[in-house]
Amino acid sequence: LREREASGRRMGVIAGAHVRLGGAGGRILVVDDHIRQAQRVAAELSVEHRPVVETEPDKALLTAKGAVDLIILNTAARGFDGLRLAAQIRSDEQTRNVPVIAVVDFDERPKVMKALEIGVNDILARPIDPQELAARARTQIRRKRYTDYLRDNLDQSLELAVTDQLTGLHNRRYMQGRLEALARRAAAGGEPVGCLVIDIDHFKKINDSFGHEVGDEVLREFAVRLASNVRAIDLPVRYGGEEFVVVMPDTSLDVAQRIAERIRLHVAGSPFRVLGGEELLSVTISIGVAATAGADDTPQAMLRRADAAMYEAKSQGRNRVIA
Ligand code: GH3
Ligand code: MG
Ligand code: MG
Ligand code: MG
Repeated sequence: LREREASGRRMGVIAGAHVRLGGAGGRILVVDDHIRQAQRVAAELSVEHRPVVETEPDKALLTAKGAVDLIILNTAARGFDGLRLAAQIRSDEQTRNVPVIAVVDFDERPKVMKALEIGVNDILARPIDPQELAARARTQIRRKRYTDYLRDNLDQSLELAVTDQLTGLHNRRYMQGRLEALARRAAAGGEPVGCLVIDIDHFKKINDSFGHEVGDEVLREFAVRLASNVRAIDLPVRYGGEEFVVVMPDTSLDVAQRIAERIRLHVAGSPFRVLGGEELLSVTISIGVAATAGADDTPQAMLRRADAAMYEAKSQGRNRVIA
């Protein structure tokens, strides 16, 4: 169900949201050291846009780092190297996605080539036709709005797709891919991979006695304790419900068992504060441990062994580690 909810939310982001391109009006930076010339261009644009003028490259770069939708850059400026500025705009993290229209002199073919190589989005030759200027500006701003929208949603969906929303740990889907890659390495004679399957004991009782919200608090607190007890290269995962898995690269069965014991003690050793500290809950966990064994082993088989060991820990009385 959780998986379905998560994917529904994801689809909502993409299919449900409207791409509001609105008008193509935007904030346009006009860069030219010939102030009158720059002001004429700005005046043409001011009917539908908010133009700002800069005459110095350093200031232009600073302004470009604020929210700018388009830069119109005179590459034939006398006081500074326009192509160099274009290259700086393209290479700076904060400005690389801002479209640039290079204004070139009518007879400057080599500069056109150079500008395109640097990655300017469009070229405008002097003398500037106001209508052409307006049309090219509009096109670039629309394109930027759309690619910004796609980029934001892609980042968001990628993040959602691999993260458990309750605890912030990675989810099962993400683990699957990583585990397979690690197991392939191990099977090819690399270092072993260890894994833990962890299940919270009598979790249903917590929900039944204190409510689902408190159950969620316990899951979040557990995730914090879990993550703080594994190395940065280990992968703690919420596998589902109140079940967690930790995948540990370069870890033998012995070592995995010791880590499991440390996690168990760190949970059982101090109560969980819930309801804003009003209530202290004793929580225990059962852990099954396994590690890759030989070239014929698969990650699925290892997980099954760890899962079986976890059930063995339950049947032996819970709050224990079984390898
Ligand atoms: P055992 O010691 O055998 O593991 O007992 P248990 O009660 O922990 O095991 P059981 O699998 O019967 O119950 C797990 C419960 O976890 C049932 C389910 O409602 C609850 N649960 C699963 N996901 C969530 C969640 O995201 N939030 C909360 N609050 N509860 C959850
Ligand atoms: Mg259970
Ligand atoms: Mg349980
Ligand atoms: Mg369970």
